[in-house]
Amino acid sequence: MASDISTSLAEGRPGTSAAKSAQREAQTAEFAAAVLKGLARRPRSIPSRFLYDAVGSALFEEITELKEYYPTRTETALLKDRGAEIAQAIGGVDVLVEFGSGSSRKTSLLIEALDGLDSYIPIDVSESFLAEAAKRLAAQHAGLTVKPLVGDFTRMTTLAGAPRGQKLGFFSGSTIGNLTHEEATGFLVNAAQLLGRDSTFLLGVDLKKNLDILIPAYDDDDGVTASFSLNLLARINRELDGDFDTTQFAHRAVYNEAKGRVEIYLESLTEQTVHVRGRSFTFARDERIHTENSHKYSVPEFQALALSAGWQPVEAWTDEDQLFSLHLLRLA
Ligand code: SAH
Ligand code: AVI
Repeated sequence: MASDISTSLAEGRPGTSAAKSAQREAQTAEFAAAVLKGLARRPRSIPSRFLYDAVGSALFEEITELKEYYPTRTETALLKDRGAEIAQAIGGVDVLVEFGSGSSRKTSLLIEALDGLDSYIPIDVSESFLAEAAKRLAAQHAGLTVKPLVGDFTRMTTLAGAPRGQKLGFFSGSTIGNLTHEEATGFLVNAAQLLGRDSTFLLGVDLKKNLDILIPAYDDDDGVTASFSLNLLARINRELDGDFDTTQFAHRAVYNEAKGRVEIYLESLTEQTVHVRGRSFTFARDERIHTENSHKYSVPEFQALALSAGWQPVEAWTDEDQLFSLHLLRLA
């Protein structure tokens, strides 16, 4: 049974500094265990959620501004242009629950389109970034109760402190694509439990497309995506007493046609030995650490996945260039 490691960041809750430091220790222990296990296995891999510390979240925000990175601007335009239609299809909502909320910038568009929303619960692993975004959202939307939850959305078993009422889930940016199909199905089944009967779920999902557009989105000319990937090694150095030389690893983005996903790796540029928490790891030249997957779905593929997890597809919206989709699902 997965543990529930979510914690409320909401003001006024009993978050003593002792409790906070115990929580930080638990987060570092979880990071250490994942890194030591991931570097020891073959092929080596580290779960992508660890890309997001405060530095990683800020770098992701820079990615969203890149000319090559079409998902954010396309999803934003869909929410702007079709917001009223989407809100009408959703119907009445009291509580908006966002998974992997990041900066919550696109969320403001959804909140404005929805009528009569009482509460917003953003969920994210990146604690300081989440706290800042929650403060900004509360300031922008007078009368809206904002209750951030820090934790891993794949392992949350309850929405601590969530008010009763009709719930809408929001999972933007195609972050569901960072999960394998099996993980995505498990996530959707769990989200159904968290959101409850009669809830609706709006998800942003990146579409399959030509590699001339796809690969540059994950390997931009300015090297911002490379910095985002390499920050994982820098984070290991900062938090786990690591000695990675980040100049001796390169960011690689490749499309796996069979799995319909972009795979991201950090590739060793030389034979080298690295230490983390006193353990040694020797890399051959060209050996890789798998750090991220970004699955792409056609509209029918994603609808079939949602159905298999117990969600009924209601409607899907796409942009005219067929780059990105927004899916509305409803629980029977
Ligand atoms: N939804 C925003 C941010 C996308 S970036 C947008 O569309 O712009 C992905 C976000 O999900 C990051 O903020 C990251 O910290 C968060 N995240 C990734 N894996 C997570 C997990 N397992 N649990 C909770 N948050 C996670
Ligand atoms: C957050 N997630 C959906 C991004 C993506 O497109 O898969 C993460 C990312 N990684 C590199 N660039 C963007």
